[in-house]
Amino acid sequence: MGLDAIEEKIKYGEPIDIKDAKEILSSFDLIKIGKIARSVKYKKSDKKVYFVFNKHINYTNLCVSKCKFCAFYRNGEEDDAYTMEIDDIIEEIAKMPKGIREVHIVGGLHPNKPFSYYVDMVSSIKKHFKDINVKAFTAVEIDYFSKLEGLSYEETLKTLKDAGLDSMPGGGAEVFSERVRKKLYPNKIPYEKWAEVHKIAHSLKIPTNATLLFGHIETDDEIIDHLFKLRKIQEETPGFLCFIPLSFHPSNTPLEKTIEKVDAVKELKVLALSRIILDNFPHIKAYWVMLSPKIGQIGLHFGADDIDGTIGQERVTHAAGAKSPLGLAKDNMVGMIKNAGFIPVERDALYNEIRVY
Ligand code: V47
Repeated sequence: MGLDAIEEKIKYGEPIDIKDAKEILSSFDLIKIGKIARSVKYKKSDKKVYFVFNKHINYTNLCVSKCKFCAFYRNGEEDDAYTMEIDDIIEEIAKMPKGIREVHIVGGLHPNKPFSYYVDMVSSIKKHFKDINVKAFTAVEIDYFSKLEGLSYEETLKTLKDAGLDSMPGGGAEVFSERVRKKLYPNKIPYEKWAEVHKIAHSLKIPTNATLLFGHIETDDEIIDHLFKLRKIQEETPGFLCFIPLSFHPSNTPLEKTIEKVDAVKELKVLALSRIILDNFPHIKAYWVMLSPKIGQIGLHFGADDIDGTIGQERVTHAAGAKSPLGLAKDNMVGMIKNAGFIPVERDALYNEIRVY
């Protein structure tokens, strides 16, 4: 089946299958692929593209997981190993100009901080900044906290929700392939556990996101399988707000000598494919930090309807050689979206519209 037939299928609301997905990833007809992905996007959000005034907090770079794709983690003895105390986090957020809507909090798996540190972090942020959505902790962190305390996933999530956790980011999914997990992140939870945490979060009315880390040793089949698995979770237990494909940055990782950064064509095809397969996800993000602001802007023509936010300072991708700026001002977000021919909409963490530009 060619791209024309796939386009027809989508026009009539039929889902695509694995063969179609392979066809898209192996085609170089970028104009057509973009057009198909945009047709899915237009049904959901028309010409709107969302951004959020947010701040990333990476509370520690100590991590016991030691994934081979990560340039961010430290063991503890290095000069640049750090862990933020809760007062430091409050101070960082307080430095931001007024109007911030979301703090996105993720960190390494710290060797000895107790669960109370994470609960206090959330409740303290909520106490000081009651209007800010606390989007915190990946499924990997939730699994780790549950083991620290001997709690179930449900008890761990309920405790954090009672403390003020509003939503969860999509990290830690990497690619749901056991083959790749064993090679690159053997200490990280497998697909089944990642899915279980997100399903329980959704059942507790905690909205979450999902990601895919690609551009390393994964195959196209593994990318496609990952996307169909996410589609199924959303069918069974809806609650995902957004999907974010993340392209691997090899610098300063053990893989830097063997893997080159993936090219723009693949980044755009994966973005488009995710918009097409995940037609039960409300939003797809062109994450400018990893894509660069320029490819991120082009990504808006490949089905993305969100560019994340102002960020403040990002550490995970910049440790791995990202050349994008550390943060972007609101005016840059608006300009990027307008100049691509779309309507900029400032949103809050849950996609409520704050202002249309
Ligand atoms: O899980 C780590 C990835 C993720 C590298 O939910 C790397 O809105 C590329 O999940 N090269 C964390 N990627 C970031 C994340 C995220 C980002 C933006 C928005 C949202 C959201 C979530 O970063 C990790 C991992 O997959 N990562 N190292 C690297 N060298």
